[in-house]
Amino acid sequence: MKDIVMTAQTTLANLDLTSSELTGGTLAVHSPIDGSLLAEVHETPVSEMDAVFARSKAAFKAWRVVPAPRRGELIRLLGEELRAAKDDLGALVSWEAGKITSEGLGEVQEMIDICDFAVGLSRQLYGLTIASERPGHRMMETWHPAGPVGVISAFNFPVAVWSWNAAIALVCGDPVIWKPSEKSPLTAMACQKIFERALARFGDAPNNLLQTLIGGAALGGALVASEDVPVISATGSTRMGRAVAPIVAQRFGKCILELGGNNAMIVGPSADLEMAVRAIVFSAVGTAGQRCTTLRRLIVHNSIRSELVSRLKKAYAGLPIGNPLTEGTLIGPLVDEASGTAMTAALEAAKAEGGTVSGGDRVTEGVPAGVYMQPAIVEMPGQTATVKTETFAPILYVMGYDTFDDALELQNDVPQGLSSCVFTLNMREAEQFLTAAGSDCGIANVNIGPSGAEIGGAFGGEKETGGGRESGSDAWKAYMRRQTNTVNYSAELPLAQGVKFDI
Ligand code: UN1
Repeated sequence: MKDIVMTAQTTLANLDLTSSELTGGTLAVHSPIDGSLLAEVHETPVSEMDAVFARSKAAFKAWRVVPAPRRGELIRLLGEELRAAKDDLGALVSWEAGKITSEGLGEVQEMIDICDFAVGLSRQLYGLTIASERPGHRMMETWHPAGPVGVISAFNFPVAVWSWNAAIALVCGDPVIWKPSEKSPLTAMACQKIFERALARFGDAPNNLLQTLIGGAALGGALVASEDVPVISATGSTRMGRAVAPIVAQRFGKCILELGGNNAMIVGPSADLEMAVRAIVFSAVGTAGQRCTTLRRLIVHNSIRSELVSRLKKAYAGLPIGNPLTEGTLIGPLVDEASGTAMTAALEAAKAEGGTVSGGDRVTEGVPAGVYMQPAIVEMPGQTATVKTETFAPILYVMGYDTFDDALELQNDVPQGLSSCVFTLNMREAEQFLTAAGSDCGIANVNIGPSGAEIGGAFGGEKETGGGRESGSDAWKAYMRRQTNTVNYSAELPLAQGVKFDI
C-alpha cells in the first residue's frame, strides 16, 4: 500500500506539517488502514508542563478581558480555515483513525458547525437579573471565563471532540491545553496549524491560546493534576474517567466527562422496519463500531424479532469492508490489533453466556494489512455481563421483549447512560420513552439511531458515561464561572432577611 502512504504525505504537507515535525521523533504513528508508518513525531517532555501551564495562565489574563463577540471573531476565522482545509483534514482523519472518506469529512463538518454555533454564542453568554428583596438594590448573575481548560480526547473522533470543547472554551474566554490520544497526534498537530492560521488573521490575540501536548499518559496525568487548570474536559473510556475524576475533585477542579456508552434501540411491533434496518446498520457498523454512540444493543419485540434479524443479516452480508479510502467502502479497519483481540474475546464470552454469533470473523482477503473485522450480530438469551460491557467494535447484541415496560427495563439496566432510541409508530411508546420513567440516557431519540448527533444539542450522558455535557445548548456554562452580584444604589444599608445590626 505504498501509494496510500505517499498520498498521506501529500495530505500532511497540504496541512503545513513539515518533515522535521514528522520525522526523528519518539512517537511512531501507524495508519490503521494498512499499518504503515505515517510519521515519527516529537513528544512534549513532561518537564515542559510547568511552562505550558504558565503560558496558558498568561494567555488567560489577556484573553478574559477581550470582549466575547471579539473572541467569537477568532472562532469565525477558525471556521473559515476549517472550510478551506476540510478535504485535507478529513483525509488525514481517514489515515489516522481509519474512517471512511465520508465520515472523515463529516467529522470536519462537525467542527465547522460548532464554530458557527460558538460565534453566535459569543453574543449570547447571557446572565440573569434577579428581583432583590431590598429597596434600591439590584441583583444579577454574571458569567466569567473560568481559566485554562484541559481537553483530553480519544482517537475515534480525533478532531471534532477537540473543536466542541475549544470553540466553546475560547469564546467563553478560556485558553485550551489539548492532550489528544497518542494514537492520533497528526490530526491534532494539523488542527494546531489551522488554528494558528486563524490567529494570524485575527491579529492581536495573546500567544498560547491553544497548546497541544503530544505524547502519552504522563502528560494527561500532569494536566489533570494541575491547580492551574480549573476545568478538565475528558472524553474516553470509563476506566480513564475513573482515574481522572478523583484527581480533579481533590483539587476542587471541574470535570466534564464523556465516557463509555452502551447504546440501545428498542424496536416496537409498529416500527417501520425498513427505516429501522437502515438506522441500525449505520449506527451499529458505521465507524466500524468505534463511536461512543454506536448502537450495541437491539431490544426487539418478540413478534418481529426473527423477521428483523433476518433482514439485518441480509443487509450485513452485503456490506463493503475494506480500505476506507476506496469509494463505496462502508466499514474500515479497527484502530489496532488490541481492538481486534477485544472484539474476538467479547464474542467468545457472549457465546459462553449462551449467545449465537453471526459474523465477527477477521477479514484478510481483499483488504490492506490492517485489522478488518466482519461486523457481528449476536442473539442473546438475556442481558448478560458481556452485553453490559462496552466493547469498542461492531458487535450488535439482540434481545427480545414482550412488554414495553420490560424493554425499558432492559434499556436502562446497564452501567452506561449515553444514547438511546426507540423505533415505533405508536405515540404512546414514543412519548413514554422520553419521560422521567423512560430512557435514563443523556440522549433519547425517536425513529433515529443513537449515533450521529447534531452539535446543537448538549452531548453526553449519565451513570458511567460521566454526566458531562459538551457541544450545544447551555453546555458553555461548564466553561465559565458564575458570579452573583448585588448592587445597592440607595442611601440606606438594609440587611437581608430583615436583620437589624445598628451601630
Ligand atoms: C464520540 O464517539 O466520541 O453523535 C462522539 C455522534 C457524533 C459524536 C460521537 N456526533 O455519533
